Amino acid sequence: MKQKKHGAEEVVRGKGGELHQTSNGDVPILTTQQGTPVSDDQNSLKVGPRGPSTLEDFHLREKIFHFDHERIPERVVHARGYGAHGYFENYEPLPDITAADLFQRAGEKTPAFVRFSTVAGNKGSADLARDVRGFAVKLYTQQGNWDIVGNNIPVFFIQDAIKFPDLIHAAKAEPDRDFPQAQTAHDNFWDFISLMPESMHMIMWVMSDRAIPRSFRFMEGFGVHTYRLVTAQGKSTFVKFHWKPKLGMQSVVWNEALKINGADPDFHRRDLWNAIQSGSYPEWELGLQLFDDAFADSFDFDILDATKIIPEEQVPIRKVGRLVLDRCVDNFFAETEQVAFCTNNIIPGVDFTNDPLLQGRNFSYLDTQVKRLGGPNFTHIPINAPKCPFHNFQQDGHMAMINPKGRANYEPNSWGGVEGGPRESHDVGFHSFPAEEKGRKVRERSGSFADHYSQARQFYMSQTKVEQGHIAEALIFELSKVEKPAIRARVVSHLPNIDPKLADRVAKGLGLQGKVQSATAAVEPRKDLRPSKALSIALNPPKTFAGRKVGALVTDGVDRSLLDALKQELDAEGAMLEVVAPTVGGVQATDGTLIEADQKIGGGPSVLYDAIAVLPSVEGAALLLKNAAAKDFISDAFAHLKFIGWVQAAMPLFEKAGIAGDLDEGFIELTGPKTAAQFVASCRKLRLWQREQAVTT
Ligand code: HDE
Repeated sequence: MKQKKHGAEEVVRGKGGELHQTSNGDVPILTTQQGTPVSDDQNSLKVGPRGPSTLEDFHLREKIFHFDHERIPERVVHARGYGAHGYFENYEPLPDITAADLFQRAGEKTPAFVRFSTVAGNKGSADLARDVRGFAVKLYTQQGNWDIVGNNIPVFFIQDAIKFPDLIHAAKAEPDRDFPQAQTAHDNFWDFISLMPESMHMIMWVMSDRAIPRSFRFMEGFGVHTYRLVTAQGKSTFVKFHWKPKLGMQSVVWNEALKINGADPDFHRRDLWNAIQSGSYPEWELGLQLFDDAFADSFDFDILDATKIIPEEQVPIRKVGRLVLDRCVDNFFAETEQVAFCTNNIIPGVDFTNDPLLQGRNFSYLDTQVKRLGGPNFTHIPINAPKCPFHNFQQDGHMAMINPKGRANYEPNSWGGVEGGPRESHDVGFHSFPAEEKGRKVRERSGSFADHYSQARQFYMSQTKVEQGHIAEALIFELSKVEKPAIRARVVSHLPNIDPKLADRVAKGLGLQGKVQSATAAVEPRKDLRPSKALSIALNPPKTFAGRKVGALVTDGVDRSLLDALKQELDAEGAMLEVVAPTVGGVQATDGTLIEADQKIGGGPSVLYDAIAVLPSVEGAALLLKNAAAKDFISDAFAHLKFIGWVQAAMPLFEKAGIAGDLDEGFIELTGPKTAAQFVASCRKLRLWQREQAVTT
């Protein structure tokens, strides 16, 4: 058949005018799943061009059959997620703490796969929901896969796994109407919470900026539960796992989150993908909080209670290695969707504690994979298979791909040698830590779990004024969406136990009548816990603007040398510049050169950037005065407390945006390379928090 050009493509036109792209030996030939070469992938087999389709069309049938079965059940929770490959690099041998193989040699790299997620929304929901983020790490060690299935918040809503189905039912869309999607701002969630005082600590975190991160790259991660590390000699140390982001923490403001969800629902996944593709590899350090039985016994709270933290000031974090994500997946479904994390995947040198939440999880994760991935052989899928040798006598089942070879499929056996297959090893094999256990068999919550408010208060008191304000506003926003006044009032009744001023502010914001009735606390909240600086994002600002992005609004006649100077400064900082222009085709600069645009105005609103530069020419600015998106670009950046680089020609646009009289220290006039450097230095602060009083977002 004769090939013709169609744009840049060589094509053959069929009798109905349809286009065929054919292989000339330069690309592989399309085949069926059975390997049979396909001659025509545009037309099904029919009796005459206008006749009925034939049942014998095996290619059509196989293609449609496979398509019909493309979906697997999405995760019940954490359905929306995004993953990447990387490695964990160990800093120094830790044989005195753990026998875990990956911690034995300095500089050794262990392959890793990480999946970040939101909890409540369905797979297709938006990234900037107010929600906990999953932070699940699979480490392919030489002694098996170790999964640290954590979150970006170090505590949880509930203390016992038996409440998990209720929590998730209440948080997800209401069952009769199937909305709201990916939001806790509804009656069922707050009804449940109001009757679950143990959730109050977590509620403080979820209402804080932690729940609206700017990027997965700027979040902390936590193992949440207390685990054990065990040495070869059998010595056990309690441990809590922390992941500390190298680029520091950063969140968006709530009004920004709402707008990002519309402008780019894939904001977080795009950010991770772009960062890795551009070679700016996200990195976290693994921190261990290590403590012994004596500390556990003397600590103010129960170390088995997942609604409690151990402040870093009390048990410092020891950094033992770094996690680097340096490779995107080849295929989202094969890797990110099919990856199966299980809290029960541990290795010699690591062990569980009796945390009743963790114990329940150890059942749930394995169970859920069978449902999601269709059978017991999900471990044969490459993303889930260990990268170390593995041998056992498990066999058959759906999709079995690596059944044991040879005659022996049981042990003990007397076949001997290789034919007899693998044997257990007392020396190398996993031994559970022989903790002493005794007690009555009871359904009973330990009295040591009964303090529900003290650490909620400690978290709140550890925040800056601005951050406290965000918690109050988040509560007001969420509870304003609750229809039943009794539920609103019941939630507010918990707040005096945390901070009376917070309670008053939220009550006022909701227009609650009368004095707030305080909920009775099971244990009198403590007022003596010291604030912990580590709990605040604002008190731990990043030292750099690296990994962040500036959006430059330009028009024809933009000063090229200024734009180049800005780009140079940002490159040096490890940050990025995106050009936002009236059309995506770009603009003509003062020197006559074409500057290509990354975004059309409106397609690249300022909520997608960490800071903006407004660099029009005088004529260009005049043309933009009637462009609503250009006005929003500026007024939103101002309202979201961002740093704004500008040139005099931008003034009419500032007037239009209603901010010409408000040029505060967040505005840096750009006149040349020196001011570009000043602008980037200011951007390191990320936001001008003082401006918040001047704007209501
Ligand atoms: Fe999960 N959780 N969870 N969870 N969880 C799942 O497992 C569960 C909890 C977490 O990226 C499910 O594979 C129970 C705490 C992450 O694939 C399921 C309880 C923490 C992910 C499940 C909890 C988490 C999950 C759904 C209460 C932080 C996503 C799909 C005892 C430490 C992993 C799946 C990924 C996923 C059960 C509580 C983190 C149903 C029963 C606490 C990051 O098995």
